[in-house]
Amino acid sequence: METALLSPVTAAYLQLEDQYGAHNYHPLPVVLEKGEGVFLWDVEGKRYYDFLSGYSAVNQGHCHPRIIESLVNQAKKLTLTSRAFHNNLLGQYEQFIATYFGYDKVLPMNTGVEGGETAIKLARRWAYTKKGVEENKAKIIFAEGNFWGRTLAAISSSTDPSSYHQFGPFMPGFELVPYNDLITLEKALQDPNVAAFMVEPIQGEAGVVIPDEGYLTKVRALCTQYNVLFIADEIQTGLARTGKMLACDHEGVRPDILILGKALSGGVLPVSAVLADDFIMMNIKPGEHGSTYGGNPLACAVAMSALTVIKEEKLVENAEAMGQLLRNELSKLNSPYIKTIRGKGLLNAIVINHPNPEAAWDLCLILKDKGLLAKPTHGDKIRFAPPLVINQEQILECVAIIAASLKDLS
Ligand code: IF1
Repeated sequence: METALLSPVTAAYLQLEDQYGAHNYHPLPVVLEKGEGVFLWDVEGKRYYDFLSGYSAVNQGHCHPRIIESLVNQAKKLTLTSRAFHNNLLGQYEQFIATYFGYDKVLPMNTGVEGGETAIKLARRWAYTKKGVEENKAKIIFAEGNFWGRTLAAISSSTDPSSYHQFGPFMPGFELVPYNDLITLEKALQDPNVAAFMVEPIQGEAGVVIPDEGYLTKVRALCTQYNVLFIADEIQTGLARTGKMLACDHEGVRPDILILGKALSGGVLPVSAVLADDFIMMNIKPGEHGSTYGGNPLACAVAMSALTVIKEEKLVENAEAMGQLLRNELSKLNSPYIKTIRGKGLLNAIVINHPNPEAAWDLCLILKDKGLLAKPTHGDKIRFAPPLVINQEQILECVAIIAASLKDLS
């Protein structure tokens, strides 16, 4: 452990996790205890700008007062009934979210990966009952570099060895095509057993990889042409993050199945949702899918608040404007250590250009010392994704922190 330069207080927290927790993460050495809006505070009282936003779960800002008020009020009244009984918020929430996104129906789940699993089950069921695929023959196509979680199905579609290595055997019926490659996709879709193409409109974990303009439009057209469902994983890109309500809105395309998670609760509790029209949704009958917590009244109350905050606080518009400002100001730095700046709205990444392969990690440590928290990914990339409530003055202060940190990188 890198505890040498840490304060005894912070070191003690790290030691506890090291001893009693599984070692399935490698976090920055900072221990957080409080959050408000774009800020986080550690156990020593030091304040930071949050440039990760809980991997885009905290789009509305930490501990948003309105979302927390819904949480607390509902928590005092009723938290869970299971789906064995009705609850008074489920129907209201289902109507709210279905109307909000323009789909016939929603299937409520909890984590993002369960949303992905649900979408795939819906697609397979549709293929058997509607498309006429022979049972157990349905295929789902994914893009290389995809990330949709840690379950056995999710890692079965992964091209990242750190996700799948030594966790096999894997789920059959999954196929890969390169991301942003329409020719290979079209060939794959011609197979009559293909049920769906599941894709992130911008690949998050792969390092904020943006496809060519027109890709999503053509994906939509090809899926329609070959009678294949278009599943959009908007768990990370959705809910105003990229400067539109959904990243698919940048090209005005409507997926057949839309998966949401993360910011659907504003980072308060795991809430995910799968939206689709009746011709897909109505193929699943009672007892064929569900979860203990899915659709619980606490989640319903929180999700309605979280979605309301996005509209009322104009987070779509702010993400677009602040994203432009951030990328412009970063490019003005002309740093030799920044190879690339890319992103949409406030889902951004820089690629580090440095002979030391640890430079991105080192830069994140310097950023932390100067009061900004960001996390490297795939060695040389750093995601810059603050909460969408950030303002112009704060963006400029953050760019100044980044500039000073780049100067200290040697
Ligand atoms: C971890 C990254 C982000 C996702 C997309 C589904 C899910 C995710 C597009 C599953 C989850 C996470 C999970 C987190 C790290 C993280 C991540 F670093 F891998 F790249 F966000 F950028 N679809 N993303 O990004 O949602 O089941 O986790 O609720 O440590 O696994 P979940």
